[in-house]
Amino acid sequence: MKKILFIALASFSLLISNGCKKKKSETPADPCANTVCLNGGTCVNGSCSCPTGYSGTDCGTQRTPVKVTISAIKVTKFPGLDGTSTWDPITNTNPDLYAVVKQGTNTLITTGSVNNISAGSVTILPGVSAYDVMDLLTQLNIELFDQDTPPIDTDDSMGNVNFSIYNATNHFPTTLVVDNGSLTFELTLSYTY
Ligand SMILES: [Ca+2]
Ligand SMILES: [Ca+2]
Repeated sequence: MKKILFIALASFSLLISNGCKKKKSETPADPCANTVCLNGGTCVNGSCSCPTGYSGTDCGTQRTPVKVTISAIKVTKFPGLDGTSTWDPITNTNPDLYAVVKQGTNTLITTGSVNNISAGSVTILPGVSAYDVMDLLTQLNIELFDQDTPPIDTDDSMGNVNFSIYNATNHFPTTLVVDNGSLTFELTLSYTY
Protein backbone atom coordinates (compact mmCIF):
# COMPACT_ATOMS: atom_id res chain seq x y z
CA MET A 1 0.00 0.00 0.00
CA LYS A 2 2.78 2.35 1.01
CA LYS A 3 4.60 1.54 -2.23
CA ILE A 4 1.52 2.30 -4.33
CA LEU A 5 1.03 5.57 -2.48
CA PHE A 6 4.68 6.47 -3.05
CA ILE A 7 4.44 5.72 -6.78
CA ALA A 8 1.24 7.70 -7.00
CA LEU A 9 2.81 10.67 -5.22
CA ALA A 10 5.93 10.47 -7.35
CA SER A 11 3.92 10.43 -10.58
CA PHE A 12 1.80 13.29 -9.35
CA SER A 13 4.79 15.47 -8.53
CA LEU A 14 6.34 14.58 -11.88
CA LEU A 15 3.10 15.65 -13.53
CA ILE A 16 3.16 18.94 -11.65
CA SER A 17 6.78 19.66 -12.49
CA ASN A 18 6.16 18.80 -16.17
CA GLY A 19 3.06 20.98 -16.08
CA CYS A 20 5.07 23.86 -14.67
CA LYS A 21 7.78 23.43 -17.26
CA LYS A 22 5.23 23.44 -20.04
CA LYS A 23 3.56 26.55 -18.65
CA LYS A 24 6.90 28.39 -18.38
CA SER A 25 7.76 27.83 -22.05
CA GLU A 26 4.33 29.14 -23.05
CA THR A 27 4.81 32.47 -21.22
CA PRO A 28 5.05 35.12 -23.99
CA ALA A 29 8.28 37.09 -24.32
CA ASP A 30 8.25 40.62 -22.84
CA PRO A 31 6.93 42.78 -25.75
CA CYS A 32 9.00 45.69 -24.44
CA ALA A 33 12.26 43.73 -24.22
CA ASN A 34 13.67 45.27 -27.40
CA THR A 35 11.85 48.62 -27.32
CA VAL A 36 13.82 51.74 -26.48
CA CYS A 37 11.81 54.87 -25.64
CA LEU A 38 13.70 58.19 -25.58
CA ASN A 39 13.00 61.46 -23.75
CA GLY A 40 11.14 59.89 -20.85
CA GLY A 41 8.81 57.77 -22.98
CA THR A 42 7.50 54.51 -21.51
CA CYS A 43 6.94 51.21 -23.29
CA VAL A 44 3.38 49.87 -23.28
CA ASN A 45 2.81 46.51 -25.07
CA GLY A 46 5.84 47.04 -27.27
CA SER A 47 5.03 50.64 -28.29
CA CYS A 48 6.35 53.87 -26.82
CA SER A 49 3.97 56.16 -25.01
CA CYS A 50 5.56 59.60 -25.33
CA PRO A 51 5.47 62.48 -22.84
CA THR A 52 4.04 65.84 -23.92
CA GLY A 53 6.28 67.50 -26.44
CA TYR A 54 7.67 64.35 -28.05
CA SER A 55 6.48 62.08 -30.84
CA GLY A 56 7.77 59.31 -33.12
CA THR A 57 7.98 55.54 -32.58
CA ASP A 58 10.81 56.01 -30.06
CA CYS A 59 9.69 59.47 -28.80
CA GLY A 60 12.84 60.83 -30.43
CA THR A 61 11.12 63.73 -32.22
CA GLN A 62 10.69 67.07 -30.45
CA ARG A 63 7.30 68.50 -31.37
CA THR A 64 7.17 72.15 -32.43
CA PRO A 65 4.98 74.05 -29.98
CA VAL A 66 2.24 76.35 -31.26
CA LYS A 67 3.48 79.05 -28.89
CA VAL A 68 6.08 79.80 -26.24
CA THR A 69 5.00 81.91 -23.27
CA ILE A 70 7.35 84.29 -21.44
CA SER A 71 6.12 84.61 -17.85
CA ALA A 72 9.11 86.24 -16.11
CA ILE A 73 12.31 88.12 -16.95
CA LYS A 74 15.24 88.25 -14.57
CA VAL A 75 18.43 90.29 -14.95
CA THR A 76 21.46 88.57 -13.47
CA LYS A 77 24.31 90.55 -15.02
CA PHE A 78 24.85 94.07 -16.44
CA PRO A 79 27.70 96.56 -16.75
CA GLY A 80 28.17 98.35 -13.43
CA LEU A 81 29.44 101.53 -15.09
CA ASP A 82 28.60 103.61 -18.14
CA GLY A 83 32.15 103.78 -19.43
CA THR A 84 33.97 105.25 -16.45
CA SER A 85 31.05 106.97 -14.69
CA THR A 86 28.00 105.69 -12.88
CA TRP A 87 24.79 105.28 -14.89
CA ASP A 88 23.28 108.24 -13.08
CA PRO A 89 26.28 110.57 -12.65
CA ILE A 90 24.26 113.57 -11.41
CA THR A 91 23.18 111.69 -8.31
CA ASN A 92 26.07 109.20 -8.58
CA THR A 93 23.67 106.27 -8.23
CA ASN A 94 23.11 102.88 -9.83
CA PRO A 95 20.88 102.30 -12.85
CA ASP A 96 17.09 102.05 -12.72
CA LEU A 97 16.51 98.91 -14.74
CA TYR A 98 13.82 97.99 -17.22
CA ALA A 99 13.90 95.89 -20.38
CA VAL A 100 12.21 95.90 -23.78
CA VAL A 101 11.67 92.73 -25.81
CA LYS A 102 11.20 93.17 -29.55
CA GLN A 103 10.65 90.89 -32.52
CA GLY A 104 11.61 92.77 -35.64
CA THR A 105 10.00 96.18 -35.24
CA ASN A 106 7.24 94.89 -32.95
CA THR A 107 7.62 95.64 -29.25
CA LEU A 108 6.38 92.56 -27.40
CA ILE A 109 7.15 93.46 -23.80
CA THR A 110 8.15 96.61 -21.93
CA THR A 111 8.81 95.70 -18.31
CA GLY A 112 8.32 97.91 -15.29
CA SER A 113 11.42 99.46 -13.74
CA VAL A 114 13.29 98.93 -10.50
CA ASN A 115 15.41 101.75 -9.09
CA ASN A 116 19.05 101.94 -8.12
CA ILE A 117 20.20 98.36 -8.72
CA SER A 118 23.83 97.56 -8.03
CA ALA A 119 25.80 95.35 -10.43
CA GLY A 120 25.87 91.73 -9.30
CA SER A 121 22.28 91.85 -8.04
CA VAL A 122 19.65 89.46 -9.32
CA THR A 123 16.53 91.41 -10.26
CA ILE A 124 13.14 90.15 -11.35
CA LEU A 125 11.76 92.86 -13.61
CA PRO A 126 8.18 93.78 -12.67
CA GLY A 127 5.15 93.93 -14.93
CA VAL A 128 5.81 90.81 -17.01
CA SER A 129 2.55 88.92 -17.30
CA ALA A 130 2.37 85.87 -19.57
CA TYR A 131 3.30 86.95 -23.09
CA ASP A 132 2.66 84.44 -25.90
CA VAL A 133 5.24 84.37 -28.67
CA MET A 134 3.58 82.82 -31.73
CA ASP A 135 6.38 83.35 -34.28
CA LEU A 136 9.07 80.96 -33.11
CA LEU A 137 11.38 81.48 -36.10
CA THR A 138 12.08 85.22 -36.10
CA GLN A 139 14.79 86.18 -33.62
CA LEU A 140 13.89 88.30 -30.62
CA ASN A 141 15.94 91.11 -29.12
CA ILE A 142 16.06 92.10 -25.47
CA GLU A 143 17.49 95.48 -24.49
CA LEU A 144 18.25 96.69 -20.98
CA PHE A 145 17.79 100.37 -20.11
CA ASP A 146 18.55 102.70 -17.26
CA GLN A 147 15.42 104.78 -16.81
CA ASP A 148 16.12 108.49 -16.46
CA THR A 149 14.08 111.60 -16.06
CA PRO A 150 13.49 113.66 -19.15
CA PRO A 151 14.13 116.43 -19.99
CA ILE A 152 17.20 116.35 -17.73
CA ASP A 153 18.32 113.06 -19.21
CA THR A 154 16.96 110.40 -21.54
CA ASP A 155 17.03 106.67 -20.81
CA ASP A 156 20.40 105.05 -21.31
CA SER A 157 20.69 101.81 -23.28
CA MET A 158 22.83 99.37 -21.33
CA GLY A 159 23.11 96.86 -24.19
CA ASN A 160 21.00 94.32 -26.02
CA VAL A 161 21.06 90.66 -27.08
CA ASN A 162 19.49 88.80 -30.02
CA PHE A 163 18.14 85.36 -29.21
CA SER A 164 15.85 82.58 -30.42
CA ILE A 165 12.83 81.83 -28.25
CA TYR A 166 12.71 78.24 -29.50
CA ASN A 167 15.30 75.63 -30.41
CA ALA A 168 14.21 72.34 -32.03
CA THR A 169 16.80 70.28 -30.13
CA ASN A 170 17.09 71.82 -26.66
CA HIS A 171 14.28 69.92 -24.91
CA PHE A 172 12.05 72.81 -23.82
CA PRO A 173 14.02 74.60 -21.09
CA THR A 174 11.79 76.39 -18.56
CA THR A 175 14.64 78.84 -17.96
CA LEU A 176 16.28 80.31 -21.07
CA VAL A 177 19.57 82.10 -20.40
CA VAL A 178 20.19 84.98 -22.82
CA ASP A 179 23.69 86.37 -22.63
CA ASN A 180 26.09 88.51 -24.63
CA GLY A 181 29.02 88.50 -22.23
CA SER A 182 28.24 91.77 -20.45
CA LEU A 183 24.47 91.27 -20.08
CA THR A 184 22.64 88.20 -18.82
CA PHE A 185 18.90 87.65 -18.67
CA GLU A 186 16.95 84.60 -17.53
CA LEU A 187 13.54 84.14 -19.13
CA THR A 188 10.93 81.83 -17.63
CA LEU A 189 9.23 79.96 -20.46
CA SER A 190 6.36 77.52 -20.93
CA TYR A 191 5.27 75.68 -24.05
CA THR A 192 1.88 74.94 -25.61
CA TYR A 193 1.61 72.15 -28.21
CA1 LIG B 1 21.23 107.44 -16.51
CA1 LIG C 1 18.52 106.36 -14.00
